[in-house]
Amino acid sequence: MKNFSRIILAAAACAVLLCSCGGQTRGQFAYDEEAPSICEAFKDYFRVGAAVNSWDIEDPESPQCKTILKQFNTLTLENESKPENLHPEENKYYFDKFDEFVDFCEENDITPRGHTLIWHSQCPDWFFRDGGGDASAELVLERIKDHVTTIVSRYKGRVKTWDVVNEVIGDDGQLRFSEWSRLVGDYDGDGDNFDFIEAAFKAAREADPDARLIINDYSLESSSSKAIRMYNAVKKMLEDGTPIDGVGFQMHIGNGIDYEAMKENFKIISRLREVNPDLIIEVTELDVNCYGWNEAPADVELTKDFLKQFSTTYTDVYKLLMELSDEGILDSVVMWGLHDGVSWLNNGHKNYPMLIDSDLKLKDAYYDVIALVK
Ligand code: 9MR
Repeated sequence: MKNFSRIILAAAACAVLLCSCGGQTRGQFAYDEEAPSICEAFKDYFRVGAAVNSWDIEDPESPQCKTILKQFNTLTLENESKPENLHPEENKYYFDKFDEFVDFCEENDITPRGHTLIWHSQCPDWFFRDGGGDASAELVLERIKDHVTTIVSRYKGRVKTWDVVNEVIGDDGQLRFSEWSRLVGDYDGDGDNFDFIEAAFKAAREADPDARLIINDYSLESSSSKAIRMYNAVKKMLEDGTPIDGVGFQMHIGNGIDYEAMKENFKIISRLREVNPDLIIEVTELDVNCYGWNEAPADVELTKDFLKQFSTTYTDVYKLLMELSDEGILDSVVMWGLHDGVSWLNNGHKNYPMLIDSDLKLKDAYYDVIALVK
């Protein structure tokens, strides 16, 4: 009798699990065929995408892949198209993963983004060395040209947008101090040290004249001083003939934002249209860190108030992005991860930064965001 009730209990538990997962389980995940699609909802405003990894798109029948196919019409590879993976040694490129990613996007009518050609992080040291010492400015510039040309020309006409340089603006000074800026410096003697950036953009333009070329950075929406530094740098480079098509706002934000300040910071960058009338803004890495940027003493509690705030943060952001789309300056929004469970923000504490939870269930905030579209 005891065993019989155990069996009944186990069967009941399975039934509850299946029901709560919409009846379509695979592993721990749920995929809900009936759920609305965020990229469909925003199709008259902008593309909506996510950063994913190659294993998410390997099996078209997996709940992860089905979710991607249903929810997103643009994708970025979270890590596998960065220099340390594509070009770890001077004469060795590894394109397999990126090739598969671009094929997958094409087969499914998804716009692939290229992230990222030049960055101070996840970049192998060989770029900066010659024998036992530093590489000369000439050598680094030559390597930038080879690297950018080889990668961009391989995907000519297929990868429509490149984050050509990532995080090159400093948090205090004009430019971030990096091996790129240290070694190349003011090579052309025009008074600025944007030369490594200019070299990357020029090589990318030459390799694929139709690709959109983006300068990507964080905190542009929250720090007006950083937005102004970005504005000044891009203005100068555009005036010097550097082919910059757009500015990427990463948007790693906290739970709760100053709407007016955010709007003002987008306006600062929009003014670059006075120099390049076609300049575009893309949101490239949106997520909401539930802990802010200071060390958190304890796990966050997902109280009603907290979740309400979370929803307001996302809806405020999407509201503003819809306005920017109406002004014709923004057409792509990418969120940095597929779901809570795989976010880079699970660092020390469990984090809940995405619109999709770690069981692939769409959150209330997700539905609130979609409801913005009348
Ligand atoms: O999400 C990425 C994480 O898996 C990597 O460990 C990390 C390494 O620096 O890079 C993360 O992605 C970053 C992106 O490429 C650029 N902007 C900041 C993102 C979060 O760190």
